[in-house]
Amino acid sequence: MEQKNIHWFPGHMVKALREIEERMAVVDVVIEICDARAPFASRNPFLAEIRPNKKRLLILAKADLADPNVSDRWIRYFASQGIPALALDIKNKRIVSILQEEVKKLVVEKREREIRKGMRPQPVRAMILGVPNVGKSTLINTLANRNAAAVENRPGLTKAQQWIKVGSDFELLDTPGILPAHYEEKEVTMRLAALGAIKLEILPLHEIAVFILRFMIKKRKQGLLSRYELSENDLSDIPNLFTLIASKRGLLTGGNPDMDKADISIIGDFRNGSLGRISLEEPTL
Ligand SMILES: Nc1nc2c(ncn2[C@@H]2O[C@H](COP(=O)(O)OP(=O)(O)OP(=O)(O)O)[C@@H](O)[C@H]2O)c(=O)[nH]1
Ligand SMILES: [Mg+2]
Repeated sequence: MEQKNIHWFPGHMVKALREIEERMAVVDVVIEICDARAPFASRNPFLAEIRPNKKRLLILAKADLADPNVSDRWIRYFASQGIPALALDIKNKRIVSILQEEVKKLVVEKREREIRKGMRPQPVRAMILGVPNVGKSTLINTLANRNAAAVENRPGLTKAQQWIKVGSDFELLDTPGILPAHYEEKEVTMRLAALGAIKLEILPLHEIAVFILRFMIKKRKQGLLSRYELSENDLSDIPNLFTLIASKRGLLTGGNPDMDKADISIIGDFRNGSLGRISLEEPTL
């Protein structure tokens, strides 16, 4: 694989991190969202360091696109680290009661304090954190049961923090997605790129498509063969595999297989689950 580094501008990320740190003081709970398909790569290491004593809940979002057995193992792994975690399809309205119950468990002490002071129960304030495009705004909309926050399938949509009230029980703080300026491991960058956490404009698309195909060949060969109607022999030569996929999917320009279109198609197929429910990372448990 080509060892070119992928760079993105960390300027607004630095500002976003500072704002998050400031707001942490006024929230009761931090809901961190990562991607169930790669929980390790999609957890921002900086976020874990800010006020580590805050009550936290980790959500492995897009669980509908991940291998359910691997997600179960991740939940056990995080439990063994003392981190309460849930793997969910956060677009699904049925998760609302599950989430509310989990959050209530985290604010038992706050409730006790309020009762001791003779106060009425105050709304739970939760900050929603995570890398770009992981589903922060989606989670807020699902909980609020309305389109309170803008959602789109591209990273960097939410530009500023925004409080959103959910009934009289919750106040949720939507935040812009943040990524470290770079990762030491190229592999981590590739996983994040495949998931859609990094802006497409700055990505070497072909490299990501090659990464996805290589992963599929190694771990999920059957999904690849059936999606593109390939045979085992087709998998031995990567450049030829691109030509084949372009031809089979009718991705042609002037009658010839179009490699750029093949790249975009393979990345899209991975992201929307057409290649199967795939987890890029497995815990060591
Ligand atoms: N399949 C699936 N798609 C999801 C899930 N959660 C979010 N999405 C999709 O992921 C995309 C990004 O969702 P957003 O809620 O905008 O993500 P965000 O974290 O707010 O993104 P930024 O504001 O850019 O940081 C949208 O297309 C959502 O529909 C999920 O659990 N399953
Ligand atoms: Mg958002």
